[in-house]
Amino acid sequence: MIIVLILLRVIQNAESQFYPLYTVFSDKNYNNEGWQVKSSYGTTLFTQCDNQTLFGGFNTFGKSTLITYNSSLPPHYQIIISVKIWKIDSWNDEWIYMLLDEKIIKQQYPIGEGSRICGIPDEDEVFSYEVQMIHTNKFIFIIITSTLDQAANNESWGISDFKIEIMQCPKGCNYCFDDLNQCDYWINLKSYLQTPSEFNQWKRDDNTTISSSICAGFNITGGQHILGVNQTAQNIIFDLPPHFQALVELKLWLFDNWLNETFILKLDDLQLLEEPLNQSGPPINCGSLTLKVAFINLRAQTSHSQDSMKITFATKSNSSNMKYWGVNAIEVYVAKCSINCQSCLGPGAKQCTACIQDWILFKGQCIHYDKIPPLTCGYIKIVQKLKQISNNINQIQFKSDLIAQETLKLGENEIEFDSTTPVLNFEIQARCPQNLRIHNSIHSYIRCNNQQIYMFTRSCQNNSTSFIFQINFYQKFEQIKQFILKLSETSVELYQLVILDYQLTKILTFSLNFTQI
Ligand SMILES: [Ca+2]
Ligand SMILES: [Ca+2]
Ligand SMILES: [Ca+2]
Repeated sequence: MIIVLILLRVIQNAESQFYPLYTVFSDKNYNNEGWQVKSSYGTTLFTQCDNQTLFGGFNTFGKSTLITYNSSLPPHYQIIISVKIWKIDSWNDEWIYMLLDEKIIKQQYPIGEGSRICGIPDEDEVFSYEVQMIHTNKFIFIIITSTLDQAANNESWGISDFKIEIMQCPKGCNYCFDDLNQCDYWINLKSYLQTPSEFNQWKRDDNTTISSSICAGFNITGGQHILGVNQTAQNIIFDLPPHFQALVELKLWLFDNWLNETFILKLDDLQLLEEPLNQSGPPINCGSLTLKVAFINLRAQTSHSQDSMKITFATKSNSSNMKYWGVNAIEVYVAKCSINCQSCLGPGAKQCTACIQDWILFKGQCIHYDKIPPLTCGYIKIVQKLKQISNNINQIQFKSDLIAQETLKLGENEIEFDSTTPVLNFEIQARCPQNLRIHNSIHSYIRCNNQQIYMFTRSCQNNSTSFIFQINFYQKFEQIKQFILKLSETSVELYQLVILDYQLTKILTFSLNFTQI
């Protein structure tokens, strides 16, 4: 097992590579689409430093500047975010704050470090940051700001070489946890991203609508003075398609210090997540207020098959301090059943437990009601021979070129013939029971459909009489046909499994047995 795991790991490493999704502010790529800048200085957003073009830079990004980036990502399960921060001129122990999605970086730059590269004759320095994380949320949010307090021609900053790399989900998957497991059954059912109207359906436990707020340009359901500790946000989604699992992703925004508190996520009142909160984000200018801000990506998954789903978010706290929270980038996924399934235990056609209208569960798969009709005989050929048969054959024996003799057993045999079978042929050899002082007859019955029934009776004339019946059904097999062959020493019964009047039905197609006269 260990060897297998190591092999899997090696294969995974060989095939899984970070894909460079987005690179900007380097190599002549200076398109700042998706970036928002608040409180910048100067007339341009780009400046030069040491032959490098910076987004911001000297006398451009300084006191109160806040930049954000917001993008949706293709389905992925890991992410690397990297950026270079240029500290320019006379920082005096001020901080740079970065929210690289949920990862918070707080870095203090002391006075006098670095060398004189650009700006005024004060020391400048460039720092590289990189975070790698498990990440499946469809959205990435970036916030960068500082605590600078003097003019931008005294202390400033800029960024370069911003990069997002992702591990992509396998092709055909809208969601995944890795690239090893099947994931093509996930569908994105609902997105509550950022438009305030999308959030209107969310209610507190007293059924009042939760309005949205804006922080650093991001719309958030709840937020300051809207959603407090020990309050609940919930929403019900209806008309879910047939599915076997449900998954909810979200970004939880926390304002102020959250320590020893808990976030709860419930689906249909079943608690799936109890996340301890220990977050104290950096102060961010949310617009009218500067608040300590942090956000974390959370997800919960459960078996689920109902056609509606109640999603409940709540926080729990024993603290008497007022503090606020909110959510956004909420994504609801369901793992859909195979086509024509009304309910299922898992992915794939064989996991159906019920079918949609006009489809019938047949051997674990949903089959259209008219797709498995009874065998119709284009032509039947029956030969009865009176001749000696092998002494090894005792009473009745069933033979067919289409079925390996050794696979047959007394009792019920499930057999199927696929569309490559041109003729269903079989031979039954029978010897009258020996040493019995009763008169017996061999009685055979053949039905191809309700209109055609053939019955034959032949008496045993003496103990050693034997019969050979050769039966050929010339049949157009349009799809797999399923049969149950019941064998005993004195009888053969062949039943076909068909769909008749929307019901799975077992119909007797052929039988042969000894009967007493
Ligand atoms: Ca200064
Ligand atoms: Ca300088
Ligand atoms: Ca200062």
